[in-house]
Amino acid sequence: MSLRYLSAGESHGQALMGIIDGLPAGIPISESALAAQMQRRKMGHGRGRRQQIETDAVQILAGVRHGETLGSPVGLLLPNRDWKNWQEIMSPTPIDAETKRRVHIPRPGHADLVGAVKYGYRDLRNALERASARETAMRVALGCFARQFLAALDMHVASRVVRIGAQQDLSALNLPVAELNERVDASPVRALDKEAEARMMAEIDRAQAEGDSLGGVFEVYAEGLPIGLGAYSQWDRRLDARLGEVLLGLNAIKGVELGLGFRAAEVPGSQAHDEMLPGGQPLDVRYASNHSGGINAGVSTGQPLVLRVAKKPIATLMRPLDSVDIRSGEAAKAHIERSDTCAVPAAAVIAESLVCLVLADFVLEKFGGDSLAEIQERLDLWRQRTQPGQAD
Ligand code: EPS
Repeated sequence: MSLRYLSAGESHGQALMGIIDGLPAGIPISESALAAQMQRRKMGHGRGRRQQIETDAVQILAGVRHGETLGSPVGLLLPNRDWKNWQEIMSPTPIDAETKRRVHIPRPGHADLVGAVKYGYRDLRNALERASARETAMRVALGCFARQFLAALDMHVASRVVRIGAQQDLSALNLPVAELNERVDASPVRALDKEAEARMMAEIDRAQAEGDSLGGVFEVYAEGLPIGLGAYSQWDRRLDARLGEVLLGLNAIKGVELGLGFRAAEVPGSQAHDEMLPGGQPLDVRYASNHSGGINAGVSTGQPLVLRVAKKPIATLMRPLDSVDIRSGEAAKAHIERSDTCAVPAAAVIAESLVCLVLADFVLEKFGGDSLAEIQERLDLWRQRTQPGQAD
Protein backbone atom coordinates (compact mmCIF):
# COMPACT_ATOMS: atom_id res chain seq x y z
CA MET A 1 0.00 0.00 0.00
CA SER A 2 1.48 3.34 -1.08
CA LEU A 3 -1.18 5.59 0.40
CA ARG A 4 -2.12 5.48 4.07
CA TYR A 5 -4.74 7.47 5.90
CA LEU A 6 -6.26 7.60 9.36
CA SER A 7 -8.87 9.62 11.20
CA ALA A 8 -9.55 10.33 14.86
CA GLY A 9 -12.45 12.05 16.55
CA GLU A 10 -15.80 11.50 18.25
CA SER A 11 -19.07 12.76 16.80
CA HIS A 12 -19.52 15.39 19.55
CA GLY A 13 -15.86 15.76 20.46
CA GLN A 14 -13.81 18.85 19.78
CA ALA A 15 -12.80 17.98 16.25
CA LEU A 16 -12.12 15.34 13.65
CA MET A 17 -8.49 14.88 12.66
CA GLY A 18 -7.04 13.21 9.61
CA ILE A 19 -3.67 12.33 8.13
CA ILE A 20 -2.99 11.11 4.62
CA ASP A 21 0.53 9.99 3.82
CA GLY A 22 2.06 8.95 0.50
CA LEU A 23 0.68 11.55 -1.91
CA PRO A 24 3.27 12.82 -4.38
CA ALA A 25 4.43 16.43 -4.47
CA GLY A 26 3.01 18.94 -6.89
CA ILE A 27 -0.70 18.07 -6.82
CA PRO A 28 -2.63 21.33 -7.23
CA ILE A 29 -4.91 21.62 -4.19
CA SER A 30 -7.95 23.82 -4.41
CA GLU A 31 -9.38 24.75 -1.03
CA SER A 32 -12.65 25.69 -2.67
CA ALA A 33 -12.85 22.22 -4.25
CA LEU A 34 -12.32 20.77 -0.76
CA ALA A 35 -15.06 22.99 0.66
CA ALA A 36 -17.38 21.95 -2.17
CA GLN A 37 -16.86 18.24 -1.44
CA MET A 38 -17.62 18.85 2.23
CA GLN A 39 -20.87 20.59 1.28
CA ARG A 40 -21.88 17.71 -0.99
CA ARG A 41 -21.72 15.30 1.97
CA LYS A 42 -24.00 17.50 4.05
CA MET A 43 -26.83 17.58 1.58
CA GLY A 44 -29.77 15.34 0.76
CA HIS A 45 -33.46 15.20 1.49
CA GLY A 46 -34.02 13.50 4.84
CA ARG A 47 -30.92 14.68 6.71
CA GLY A 48 -31.11 15.75 10.34
CA ARG A 49 -30.39 18.98 12.23
CA ARG A 50 -26.69 18.34 12.74
CA GLN A 51 -25.98 19.30 9.13
CA GLN A 52 -27.40 22.77 9.80
CA ILE A 53 -25.14 23.21 12.81
CA GLU A 54 -21.89 22.20 11.12
CA THR A 55 -20.11 24.24 8.47
CA ASP A 56 -17.55 21.47 7.91
CA ALA A 57 -14.75 23.94 7.26
CA VAL A 58 -11.59 21.84 6.98
CA GLN A 59 -8.26 23.36 8.01
CA ILE A 60 -5.15 22.16 6.20
CA LEU A 61 -2.47 22.00 8.89
CA ALA A 62 0.35 20.25 7.05
CA GLY A 63 1.59 18.92 3.74
CA VAL A 64 0.37 21.71 1.43
CA ARG A 65 2.16 24.96 0.57
CA HIS A 66 1.01 27.68 -1.82
CA GLY A 67 -1.66 25.47 -3.30
CA GLU A 68 0.39 22.33 -3.94
CA THR A 69 1.15 19.16 -2.03
CA LEU A 70 4.72 18.89 -0.74
CA GLY A 71 5.02 15.10 -0.73
CA SER A 72 4.92 15.18 3.06
CA PRO A 73 1.96 13.88 5.11
CA VAL A 74 -1.15 16.02 4.80
CA GLY A 75 -2.70 16.86 8.18
CA LEU A 76 -6.32 18.00 8.43
CA LEU A 77 -8.46 19.38 11.22
CA LEU A 78 -12.25 19.66 11.16
CA PRO A 79 -13.59 21.35 14.30
CA ASN A 80 -17.07 20.25 15.40
CA ARG A 81 -19.19 23.36 15.91
CA ASP A 82 -21.63 21.33 18.02
CA TRP A 83 -18.84 20.60 20.53
CA LYS A 84 -19.62 23.78 22.44
CA ASN A 85 -22.89 22.10 23.51
CA TRP A 86 -21.08 18.90 24.56
CA GLN A 87 -17.91 20.12 26.26
CA GLU A 88 -18.77 18.68 29.65
CA ILE A 89 -20.35 15.51 28.36
CA MET A 90 -17.36 14.78 26.11
CA SER A 91 -14.67 16.15 28.42
CA PRO A 92 -11.41 14.14 28.51
CA THR A 93 -11.04 15.24 32.16
CA PRO A 94 -13.08 13.33 34.76
CA ILE A 95 -16.16 15.23 35.87
CA ASP A 96 -18.30 14.83 38.98
CA ALA A 97 -21.11 12.29 38.75
CA GLU A 98 -21.98 13.21 35.20
CA THR A 99 -25.12 11.45 34.11
CA LYS A 100 -26.29 13.76 31.33
CA ARG A 101 -26.82 12.15 27.91
CA ARG A 102 -25.82 8.72 29.10
CA VAL A 103 -27.23 5.92 26.93
CA HIS A 104 -28.39 2.56 28.33
CA ILE A 105 -30.79 1.12 25.75
CA PRO A 106 -29.03 -0.02 22.57
CA ARG A 107 -30.52 0.66 19.12
CA PRO A 108 -30.94 -2.52 17.07
CA GLY A 109 -28.57 -2.29 14.10
CA HIS A 110 -26.23 0.27 15.70
CA ALA A 111 -22.80 -0.18 17.32
CA ASP A 112 -24.26 0.45 20.80
CA LEU A 113 -24.45 -3.10 22.14
CA VAL A 114 -21.50 -4.74 20.40
CA GLY A 115 -19.38 -1.75 21.42
CA ALA A 116 -20.48 -1.91 25.05
CA VAL A 117 -19.85 -5.65 25.37
CA LYS A 118 -16.57 -5.56 23.44
CA TYR A 119 -15.01 -2.62 25.31
CA GLY A 120 -16.77 -3.03 28.64
CA TYR A 121 -18.62 0.28 28.53
CA ARG A 122 -21.49 1.03 30.89
CA ASP A 123 -22.45 4.16 28.95
CA LEU A 124 -23.34 3.29 25.36
CA ARG A 125 -22.35 6.83 24.33
CA ASN A 126 -18.75 5.60 24.41
CA ALA A 127 -19.62 3.33 21.47
CA LEU A 128 -21.94 5.53 19.46
CA GLU A 129 -19.66 8.57 19.48
CA ARG A 130 -16.96 6.97 17.37
CA ALA A 131 -19.27 4.66 15.40
CA SER A 132 -21.29 7.71 14.28
CA ALA A 133 -21.22 8.60 10.61
CA ARG A 134 -19.90 12.02 11.63
CA GLU A 135 -16.42 10.54 11.12
CA THR A 136 -17.14 10.14 7.40
CA ALA A 137 -16.75 13.92 7.06
CA MET A 138 -13.02 13.41 7.56
CA ARG A 139 -12.93 10.56 5.06
CA VAL A 140 -14.47 12.89 2.46
CA ALA A 141 -11.79 15.50 3.24
CA LEU A 142 -9.01 12.92 2.93
CA GLY A 143 -10.60 11.51 -0.21
CA CYS A 144 -10.65 14.97 -1.75
CA PHE A 145 -6.85 14.96 -1.86
CA ALA A 146 -6.94 11.67 -3.77
CA ARG A 147 -9.70 13.11 -5.97
CA GLN A 148 -7.57 16.14 -6.89
CA PHE A 149 -4.62 13.86 -7.66
CA LEU A 150 -6.81 11.75 -9.97
CA ALA A 151 -8.34 14.82 -11.61
CA ALA A 152 -4.85 16.07 -12.46
CA LEU A 153 -4.39 12.75 -14.28
CA ASP A 154 -7.77 13.08 -16.04
CA MET A 155 -9.52 10.41 -13.98
CA HIS A 156 -12.94 11.26 -12.61
CA VAL A 157 -15.19 9.66 -10.00
CA ALA A 158 -18.92 10.37 -9.62
CA SER A 159 -22.08 8.75 -8.27
CA ARG A 160 -25.86 8.77 -8.34
CA VAL A 161 -28.64 7.29 -6.22
CA VAL A 162 -30.69 4.57 -7.95
CA ARG A 163 -32.90 3.42 -5.07
CA ILE A 164 -34.39 4.82 -1.86
CA GLY A 165 -36.41 2.18 -0.03
CA ALA A 166 -38.88 0.73 -2.55
CA GLN A 167 -38.43 3.56 -5.09
CA GLN A 168 -36.03 3.01 -7.97
CA ASP A 169 -34.50 5.16 -10.68
CA LEU A 170 -34.16 2.77 -13.61
CA SER A 171 -32.86 5.38 -16.07
CA ALA A 172 -29.61 4.65 -17.89
CA LEU A 173 -26.53 6.76 -17.29
CA ASN A 174 -26.77 9.13 -20.25
CA LEU A 175 -23.91 11.57 -19.71
CA PRO A 176 -20.15 11.43 -19.14
CA VAL A 177 -18.98 10.62 -15.60
CA ALA A 178 -17.10 13.95 -15.44
CA GLU A 179 -20.45 15.77 -15.86
CA LEU A 180 -22.63 13.53 -13.70
CA ASN A 181 -22.11 15.07 -10.26
CA GLU A 182 -22.95 18.56 -11.39
CA ARG A 183 -26.28 17.28 -12.69
CA VAL A 184 -27.33 15.00 -9.81
CA ASP A 185 -26.07 17.31 -7.06
CA ALA A 186 -28.95 19.60 -8.10
CA SER A 187 -31.36 16.83 -7.06
CA PRO A 188 -32.26 16.58 -3.34
CA VAL A 189 -31.84 12.79 -3.57
CA ARG A 190 -29.04 12.84 -6.19
CA ALA A 191 -31.23 11.00 -8.71
CA LEU A 192 -30.91 11.43 -12.48
CA ASP A 193 -34.58 10.91 -13.32
CA LYS A 194 -36.96 13.66 -12.13
CA GLU A 195 -39.99 11.39 -11.79
CA ALA A 196 -37.97 8.92 -9.66
CA GLU A 197 -36.69 11.86 -7.61
CA ALA A 198 -40.26 12.87 -6.70
CA ARG A 199 -41.13 9.28 -5.69
CA MET A 200 -37.98 8.98 -3.58
CA MET A 201 -38.64 12.26 -1.80
CA ALA A 202 -42.23 11.27 -1.05
CA GLU A 203 -40.96 7.94 0.32
CA ILE A 204 -38.57 9.78 2.66
CA ASP A 205 -41.35 12.14 3.82
CA ARG A 206 -43.56 9.11 4.52
CA ALA A 207 -40.84 7.37 6.53
CA GLN A 208 -40.16 10.54 8.49
CA ALA A 209 -43.84 10.99 9.34
CA GLU A 210 -43.91 7.39 10.57
CA GLY A 211 -40.78 7.76 12.69
CA ASP A 212 -38.96 5.32 10.42
CA SER A 213 -35.71 5.45 8.40
CA LEU A 214 -34.71 4.37 4.87
CA GLY A 215 -31.73 2.89 3.07
CA GLY A 216 -31.05 2.60 -0.62
CA VAL A 217 -28.66 1.82 -3.44
CA PHE A 218 -26.25 4.11 -5.27
CA GLU A 219 -23.83 3.65 -8.13
CA VAL A 220 -20.26 4.92 -8.19
CA TYR A 221 -18.43 5.34 -11.49
CA ALA A 222 -14.85 6.14 -12.44
CA GLU A 223 -13.79 7.21 -15.92
CA GLY A 224 -10.35 7.68 -17.43
CA LEU A 225 -8.68 4.75 -15.68
CA PRO A 226 -5.85 3.16 -17.63
CA ILE A 227 -5.79 -0.57 -18.25
CA GLY A 228 -3.65 -2.46 -15.76
CA LEU A 229 -4.40 -1.08 -12.27
CA GLY A 230 -4.35 -3.94 -9.76
CA ALA A 231 -3.01 -7.46 -10.11
CA TYR A 232 -4.32 -11.03 -10.08
CA SER A 233 -0.95 -12.33 -8.93
CA GLN A 234 -2.04 -12.20 -5.28
CA TRP A 235 -5.57 -11.97 -3.84
CA ASP A 236 -4.96 -8.80 -1.90
CA ARG A 237 -3.56 -6.97 -4.90
CA ARG A 238 -6.84 -7.18 -6.81
CA LEU A 239 -8.44 -3.78 -7.42
CA ASP A 240 -11.97 -5.15 -6.90
CA ALA A 241 -10.98 -6.79 -3.60
CA ARG A 242 -9.71 -3.48 -2.20
CA LEU A 243 -12.75 -1.56 -3.44
CA GLY A 244 -15.02 -4.09 -1.74
CA GLU A 245 -13.09 -3.86 1.51
CA VAL A 246 -13.06 -0.09 1.62
CA LEU A 247 -16.73 0.29 0.66
CA LEU A 248 -17.83 -2.30 3.24
CA GLY A 249 -15.79 -0.25 5.69
CA LEU A 250 -18.26 2.61 5.24
CA ASN A 251 -20.97 2.85 7.92
CA ALA A 252 -24.21 0.96 7.12
CA ILE A 253 -23.02 -0.57 3.84
CA LYS A 254 -24.37 -4.10 3.37
CA GLY A 255 -23.50 -4.97 -0.21
CA VAL A 256 -21.20 -4.06 -3.08
CA GLU A 257 -21.61 -5.18 -6.69
CA LEU A 258 -19.24 -4.68 -9.60
CA GLY A 259 -20.70 -4.41 -13.12
CA LEU A 260 -23.43 -7.01 -13.56
CA GLY A 261 -22.85 -8.04 -9.94
CA PHE A 262 -25.32 -10.64 -8.65
CA ARG A 263 -27.01 -10.70 -12.08
CA ALA A 264 -23.87 -12.25 -13.52
CA ALA A 265 -24.79 -15.36 -11.56
CA GLU A 266 -28.17 -15.58 -13.31
CA VAL A 267 -27.31 -15.19 -16.99
CA PRO A 268 -25.34 -17.56 -19.25
CA GLY A 269 -21.75 -16.77 -20.17
CA SER A 270 -22.83 -15.44 -23.56
CA GLN A 271 -24.61 -12.59 -21.76
CA ALA A 272 -22.19 -12.16 -18.88
CA HIS A 273 -18.97 -11.37 -20.71
CA ASP A 274 -18.01 -8.40 -22.83
CA GLU A 275 -17.30 -9.33 -26.44
CA MET A 276 -14.17 -7.83 -27.94
CA LEU A 277 -13.93 -5.76 -31.12
CA PRO A 278 -10.84 -4.82 -33.15
CA GLY A 279 -9.65 -1.25 -32.61
CA GLY A 280 -7.34 -1.10 -35.65
CA GLN A 281 -4.01 -2.16 -34.12
CA PRO A 282 -2.98 -5.54 -32.69
CA LEU A 283 -3.38 -4.69 -28.98
CA ASP A 284 -6.02 -2.01 -29.41
CA VAL A 285 -9.07 -4.04 -28.42
CA ARG A 286 -12.47 -2.48 -27.68
CA TYR A 287 -15.42 -3.94 -25.79
CA ALA A 288 -19.00 -4.29 -27.02
CA SER A 289 -20.38 -3.85 -23.48
CA ASN A 290 -19.21 -3.28 -19.91
CA HIS A 291 -20.72 -6.11 -17.88
CA SER A 292 -17.40 -6.52 -16.07
CA GLY A 293 -17.82 -3.09 -14.50
CA GLY A 294 -14.31 -2.15 -15.62
CA ILE A 295 -12.33 -4.89 -13.84
CA ASN A 296 -11.34 -8.36 -15.03
CA ALA A 297 -9.33 -10.67 -12.77
CA GLY A 298 -8.72 -7.82 -10.33
CA VAL A 299 -7.18 -5.63 -13.05
CA SER A 300 -8.74 -2.50 -14.58
CA THR A 301 -9.76 -2.99 -18.22
CA GLY A 302 -9.67 0.68 -19.21
CA GLN A 303 -13.47 0.73 -19.33
CA PRO A 304 -15.42 2.84 -16.82
CA LEU A 305 -15.61 1.42 -13.30
CA VAL A 306 -19.21 0.68 -12.30
CA LEU A 307 -20.03 -0.15 -8.65
CA ARG A 308 -23.44 -0.60 -7.01
CA VAL A 309 -23.55 -0.16 -3.27
CA ALA A 310 -26.41 -1.00 -0.86
CA LYS A 311 -26.89 0.98 2.36
CA LYS A 312 -29.17 -0.19 5.13
CA PRO A 313 -31.55 2.24 6.87
CA ILE A 314 -30.12 4.31 9.73
CA ALA A 315 -30.48 2.51 13.07
CA THR A 316 -31.96 5.41 15.04
CA LEU A 317 -35.75 5.31 14.69
CA MET A 318 -37.94 8.05 16.10
CA ARG A 319 -40.51 5.30 16.65
CA PRO A 320 -38.00 3.07 18.43
CA LEU A 321 -37.66 -0.69 18.08
CA ASP A 322 -37.76 -3.23 20.90
CA SER A 323 -34.55 -3.45 22.89
CA VAL A 324 -33.19 -4.19 26.37
CA ASP A 325 -32.09 -1.79 29.12
CA ILE A 326 -28.52 -2.91 29.90
CA ARG A 327 -28.81 -1.67 33.53
CA SER A 328 -31.73 -3.95 34.40
CA GLY A 329 -31.83 -6.51 31.60
CA GLU A 330 -35.51 -5.64 31.12
CA ALA A 331 -37.33 -5.04 27.87
CA ALA A 332 -37.38 -1.37 26.80
CA LYS A 333 -37.73 0.78 23.70
CA ALA A 334 -34.44 1.69 22.02
CA HIS A 335 -32.64 4.94 22.71
CA ILE A 336 -33.54 7.90 20.51
CA GLU A 337 -30.71 10.18 19.43
CA ARG A 338 -30.94 13.05 16.93
CA SER A 339 -30.52 11.44 13.53
CA ASP A 340 -31.34 11.45 9.81
CA THR A 341 -34.32 9.77 8.14
CA CYS A 342 -32.23 8.94 5.09
CA ALA A 343 -28.55 9.52 4.32
CA VAL A 344 -28.20 7.60 1.05
CA PRO A 345 -27.28 10.67 -1.08
CA ALA A 346 -24.52 11.56 1.42
CA ALA A 347 -23.30 7.95 1.53
CA ALA A 348 -22.84 8.07 -2.25
CA VAL A 349 -20.60 11.13 -1.90
CA ILE A 350 -18.58 9.43 0.84
CA ALA A 351 -18.26 6.25 -1.24
CA GLU A 352 -16.92 8.32 -4.15
CA SER A 353 -14.27 9.70 -1.80
CA LEU A 354 -13.30 6.19 -0.71
CA VAL A 355 -13.10 5.00 -4.32
CA CYS A 356 -10.79 7.96 -5.04
CA LEU A 357 -8.50 6.86 -2.19
CA VAL A 358 -8.33 3.30 -3.53
CA LEU A 359 -7.73 4.38 -7.12
CA ALA A 360 -5.05 6.88 -6.11
CA ASP A 361 -3.29 4.09 -4.21
CA PHE A 362 -3.35 1.75 -7.21
CA VAL A 363 -2.17 4.51 -9.55
CA LEU A 364 0.77 5.15 -7.22
CA GLU A 365 1.51 1.45 -7.01
CA LYS A 366 1.63 1.06 -10.78
CA PHE A 367 3.27 4.34 -11.83
CA GLY A 368 5.27 5.26 -8.72
CA GLY A 369 7.11 8.56 -8.51
CA ASP A 370 7.51 11.34 -5.98
CA SER A 371 5.99 14.18 -7.98
CA LEU A 372 2.88 14.56 -10.06
CA ALA A 373 5.01 15.40 -13.11
CA GLU A 374 6.94 12.16 -12.81
CA ILE A 375 3.75 10.11 -12.56
CA GLN A 376 2.08 12.04 -15.37
CA GLU A 377 4.99 11.25 -17.68
CA ARG A 378 4.82 7.52 -16.98
CA LEU A 379 1.06 7.44 -17.25
CA ASP A 380 1.08 9.28 -20.61
CA LEU A 381 3.60 6.79 -21.97
CA TRP A 382 1.53 3.88 -20.69
CA ARG A 383 -1.66 5.28 -22.21
CA GLN A 384 0.01 5.77 -25.60
CA ARG A 385 1.35 2.24 -25.50
CA THR A 386 -1.76 0.44 -24.29
CA GLN A 387 -4.66 2.42 -25.71
CA PRO A 388 -3.25 3.79 -28.97
CA GLY A 389 -6.53 4.92 -30.54
CA GLN A 390 -8.15 5.96 -27.30
CA ALA A 391 -5.49 8.00 -25.51
CA ASP A 392 -4.88 11.54 -26.68
C1 EPS B 1 -23.74 12.77 11.07
C2 EPS B 1 -23.69 13.30 12.28
C3 EPS B 1 -24.50 12.75 13.38
C4 EPS B 1 -25.78 12.16 12.85
C5 EPS B 1 -25.56 11.17 11.73
C6 EPS B 1 -24.59 11.62 10.71
O1 EPS B 1 -24.68 13.83 14.23
P1 EPS B 1 -25.67 13.89 15.49
O2 EPS B 1 -25.59 12.54 16.14
O3 EPS B 1 -25.11 15.00 16.31
O4 EPS B 1 -27.00 14.23 14.90
O5 EPS B 1 -26.60 13.20 12.34
O6 EPS B 1 -25.08 9.98 12.26
C7 EPS B 1 -25.93 8.92 12.37
C8 EPS B 1 -27.13 8.91 11.91
C9 EPS B 1 -25.39 7.76 13.05
O7 EPS B 1 -26.14 6.81 13.28
O8 EPS B 1 -24.24 7.79 13.37
C10 EPS B 1 -22.95 13.33 9.96
O9 EPS B 1 -22.26 14.37 10.13
O10 EPS B 1 -23.00 12.75 8.88
